Amino acid sequence: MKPLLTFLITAMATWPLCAQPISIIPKPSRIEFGQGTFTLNRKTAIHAAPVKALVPVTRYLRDGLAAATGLSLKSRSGTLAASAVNVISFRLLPKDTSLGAEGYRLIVLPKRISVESMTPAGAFYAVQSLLQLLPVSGGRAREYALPSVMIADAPRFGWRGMHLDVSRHFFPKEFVKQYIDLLAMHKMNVFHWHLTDDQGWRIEIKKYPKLTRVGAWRVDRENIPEWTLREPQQPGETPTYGGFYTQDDIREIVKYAADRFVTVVPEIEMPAHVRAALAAYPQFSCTGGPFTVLPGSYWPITDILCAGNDSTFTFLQDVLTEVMDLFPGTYIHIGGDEADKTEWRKCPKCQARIKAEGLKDEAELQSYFVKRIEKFITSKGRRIIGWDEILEGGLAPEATVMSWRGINGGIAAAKQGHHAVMSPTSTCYFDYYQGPPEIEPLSIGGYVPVSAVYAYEPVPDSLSADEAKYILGAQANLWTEYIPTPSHAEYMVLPRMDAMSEVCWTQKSNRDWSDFAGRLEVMIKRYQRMGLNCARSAYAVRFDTAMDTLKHSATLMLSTEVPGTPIRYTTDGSLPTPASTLYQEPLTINRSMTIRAGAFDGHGLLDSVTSRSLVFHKAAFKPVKLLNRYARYAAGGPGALTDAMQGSKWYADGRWQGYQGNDLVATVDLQDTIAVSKIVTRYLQDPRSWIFFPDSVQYQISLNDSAYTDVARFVNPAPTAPQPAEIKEFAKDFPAAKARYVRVIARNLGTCPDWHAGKGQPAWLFVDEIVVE
Ligand code: TNX
Repeated sequence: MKPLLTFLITAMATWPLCAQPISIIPKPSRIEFGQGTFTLNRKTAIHAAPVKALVPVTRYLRDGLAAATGLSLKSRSGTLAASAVNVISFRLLPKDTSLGAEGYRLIVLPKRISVESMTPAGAFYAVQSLLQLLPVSGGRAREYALPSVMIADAPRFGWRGMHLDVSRHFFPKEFVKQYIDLLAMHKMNVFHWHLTDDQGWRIEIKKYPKLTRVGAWRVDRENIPEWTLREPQQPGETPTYGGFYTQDDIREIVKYAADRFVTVVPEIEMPAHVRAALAAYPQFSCTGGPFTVLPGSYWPITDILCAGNDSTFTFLQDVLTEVMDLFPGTYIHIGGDEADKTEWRKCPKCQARIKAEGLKDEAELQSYFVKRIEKFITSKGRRIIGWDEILEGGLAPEATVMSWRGINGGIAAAKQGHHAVMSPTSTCYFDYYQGPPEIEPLSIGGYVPVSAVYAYEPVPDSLSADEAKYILGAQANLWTEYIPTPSHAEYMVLPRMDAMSEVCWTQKSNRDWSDFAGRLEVMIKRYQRMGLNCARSAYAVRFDTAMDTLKHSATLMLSTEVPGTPIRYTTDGSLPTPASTLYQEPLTINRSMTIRAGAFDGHGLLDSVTSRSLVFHKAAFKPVKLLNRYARYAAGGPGALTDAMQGSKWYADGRWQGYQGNDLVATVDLQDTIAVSKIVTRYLQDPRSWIFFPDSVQYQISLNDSAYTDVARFVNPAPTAPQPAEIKEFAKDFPAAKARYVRVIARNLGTCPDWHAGKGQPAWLFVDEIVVE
């Protein structure tokens, strides 16, 4: 007799790996469950009719199944008998069905799996759904059970896009392919490839070899990974950072994408974001240069292509001719964003052009620029798409607008009868933080958690049904100033891309956050099995406070983005464990303390622990009167300056109150005359975000709110060069004095300094707390 353990192991290996509840992202339009299961094993065959058109689909299925299960399936040719069993059959239907160009029907029965669609693309999306019917566990078995099911599915939008910036950091060809695989897995169909910018030109152009010989390399001052450095080419040269794709690489990638029904939209930036091109060919600038390729981080600059010089247009047309040869898709993205017109205002050639063409101003010059390029591109049978700045000065006749500075660009385009793709920063910028910054890798700023992506509705309310037809779809963007490696890029797009895919694919009425969150849990396990670096930030604990100025206390609410996830916390500074107190209701806090919290499942912590400290003092939860109003960054409103909470180095953490261009003049009513001997206020400086320390700070106390006595005054010099974010306390101890009122006057720097990109524009002053002891 076999020993029991050996018996169990052999038995387990021969039993089919069990079917699991269906969990597909993006969610299909319709799912109906049947009886029993289909057993996938090494005898399962693939049949396709017509064979040739479906080759990329069947090949992808075979490879996908081999990777997930280890099974290698054979093809079956000839006509398929109605009685054929253990087969996955694909059939292209004539044009008269209800499925639409990209829809499919996937029917899993115990004897057979059938896929019907009008196009190979539809069949490909059926394969994606089919692969997600496989168990997540990834264990190798001889057989796999797939649940009997009928799925009828079609996308909501035709433009389901993901963008990748390969200029700010260079990503190898293999990663670009992997990124396209992620798109395909999510039934996304547009890969917007941001190939050129100030920080690097990444596409080989035969006619202008210096674009990549010079423009693809930079001496970097940012923190970049070792492996990306190019050794000096000549003695004495400094190592450079960069890289580019040869035309062969590009053709390979375009083909790879096409096999996955993904269209590549190349972006060639103009008239601005062109420092790398100008480093190679300064003659196309207004000033003549010289220029260097910029280091890693984003900083809009004034260098621009000269619009008065005809050779600039010849250059661009030559470049675009090679680009159009490489990319067969309809759309060519011509950038158009953030074109600072300073140089154009000073340039005699640009001014002459304005005169000669009867243009009103530099905005119309940009419009002239784009229209001239559009004319060239449409003459080749293609269309342009550009960032929403191309609306300024008048839209080119057939241009499509990519709305990024909010949704107004998309609305304006649709109202003018132009197509638009929606990609507003508030929900589509995957370079922004997705969780509490204290546990996230340094990012460019902002806050776009996965739930915000999921909640995004691409069709603005203000459009009529007719206008709404101009919204082609939506897209998420991955700008890479702060994203140097493939694994970091994966972390930024996963799992927000899952949410985005559902925004683009699934009907609005079929979207539901908590249902999605459940499916996402399964998807995260798939990513783990595939060795992908997926963020779990949705499970990080967030803190919300409500202040009670009558009871002088705060109420603290703990939550994650996934409702119902158990949260455990400590108040003694220790790390929470599965045995720590379970969070059940808001906590009342009336003394200094630090709360550390984490979300747990049966296996342990789901993401890093986050914490919130409350520091009590004599002014805590006392009312504050403000002379000037803060703007946008309210930190919870008027009480924020006495809420016992301190901000982090992240300006948008919800704890900083921001004043734009005006001063902080705050009076705290201590509600009783008490002894006061210390006043401290805290400020943030982050020049990158136009935030500066006050240039002077003054403290006063009073018994009656009319006669005030000065107790301190500080002067603080403005920074003279870019600096990282920093927090500063202005603290003053003084002999104890009786006071009922404390006043703080902090003077805003006024405008951004001369060296700063926001020179002359209002500076921000950020303050988090007025501490009184
Ligand atoms: C703005 S989005 C830019 C990019 C930056 C991005 C950073 C757009 C058209 N321009 O150049 O990389 O912000 O989030």
